[in-house]
Amino acid sequence: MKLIIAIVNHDDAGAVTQNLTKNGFSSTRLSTTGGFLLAGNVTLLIGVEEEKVQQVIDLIHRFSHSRKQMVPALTEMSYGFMPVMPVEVTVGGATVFVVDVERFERL
Ligand code: 2BA
Repeated sequence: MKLIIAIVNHDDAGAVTQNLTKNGFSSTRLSTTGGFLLAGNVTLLIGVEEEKVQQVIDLIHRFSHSRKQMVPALTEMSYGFMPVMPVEVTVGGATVFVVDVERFERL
């Protein structure tokens, strides 16, 4: 068994989880915050048999969209930080980790 950890945009999380459920996959949704933008995102935990991992990744991919976001930038001057032109970053579709599960029990 594998555990898929998928970080998705908050706006895509509903469509991703609905379509996982529709296709018979259980998921747990955690509210998380990205370390760089400090914006809310959603982390999904999905336990799945190894042969179904690609199917889950394909579903996540289909319903996760990449977005461009402007980030306020600061530059350090001798007297402190000064705002400069905001920079554009591309966020997502989804960031996915697949890890081995040593043991899985439903008690
Ligand atoms: P954030 O950390 O808020 O990052 C949002 C976006 O900002 C990233 O999109 C990337 O385009 C950019 N970014 C992140 N760190 C950067 C840096 N040091 N310099 C320049 N730009 C940077 P994504 O790569 O699509 O990541 C979306 C979210 O997925 C991240 O939100 C974070 O919550 C998670 N994530 C991404 N890579 C990760 C990793 N290696 N480990 C854990 N979480 C990760």
